[in-house]
Amino acid sequence: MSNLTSDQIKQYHDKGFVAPIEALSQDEANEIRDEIEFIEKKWPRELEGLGRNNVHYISPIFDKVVHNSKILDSVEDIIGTNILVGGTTLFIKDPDQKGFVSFHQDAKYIGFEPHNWVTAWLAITDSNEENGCMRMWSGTHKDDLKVHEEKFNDDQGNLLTRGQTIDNVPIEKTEPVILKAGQMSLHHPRIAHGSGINKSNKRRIGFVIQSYIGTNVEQVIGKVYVQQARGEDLFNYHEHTKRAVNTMEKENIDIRNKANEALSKIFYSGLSQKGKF
Ligand SMILES: O=C(O)CCC(=O)C(=O)O
Repeated sequence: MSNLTSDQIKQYHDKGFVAPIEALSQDEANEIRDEIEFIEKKWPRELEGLGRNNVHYISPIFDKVVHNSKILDSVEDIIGTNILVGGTTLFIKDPDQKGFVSFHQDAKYIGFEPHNWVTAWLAITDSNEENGCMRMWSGTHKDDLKVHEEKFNDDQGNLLTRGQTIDNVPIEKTEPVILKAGQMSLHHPRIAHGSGINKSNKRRIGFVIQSYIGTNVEQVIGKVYVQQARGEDLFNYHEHTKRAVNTMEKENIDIRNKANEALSKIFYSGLSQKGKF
């Protein structure tokens, strides 16, 4: 089924992203926030470092989100009916930290080819210019991949694995992606984007499905574990995994650990140094 209007689909193809899209109710967004806080309290290190990835394997509440039919209806408008979940990441910016995301293009490092995939950024809290929402450099998805410098500057707060950075981005040409809790954006694999620090006194939380991939998409750098979100997988390029039924079940923790190790190999492929995520 379709969820995006023809104007929204046009916006995606013209600009490389579309927002805001209604995805969850405020109550559903709060349920996710509560789940994050529950996990943080009960298993304090679980969502830190590499653990920010693939929480949908260990929590039925996150599992429900990645398989949400309204979200998938929008994704289907962009990549077609045969959809896999290729991974998720929590991007949390606490007010007392200097977390930011340097401008980068996802396709440069993620290894999904061809680019029949899309990233859904779901606002769990409001996301705005004050608390460090994403900024998109519209139209860059139509260009070739840009040069990225690997700055590894996580000690200064870069939330990206390698501190990968496109320098000299004309900030005046970038657009803020302002979302209310429960809304989402969809962005293209090649659009240049980043985000600044959180200057508010509250948390900014984004739950990012990175990415929803078409079943025709291969992982050319390493291995990825997937779940069928919609349609059929006639290609069978990837290992399919089971869905979470209860929070922190042993079997699902094992799957998540394997998925995160494989992701880490992709992100740090060709490097001897590793960052903190
Ligand atoms: O959450 C952010 O500020 C940036 C996230 C990001 O770069 C992405 O979802 O591709």
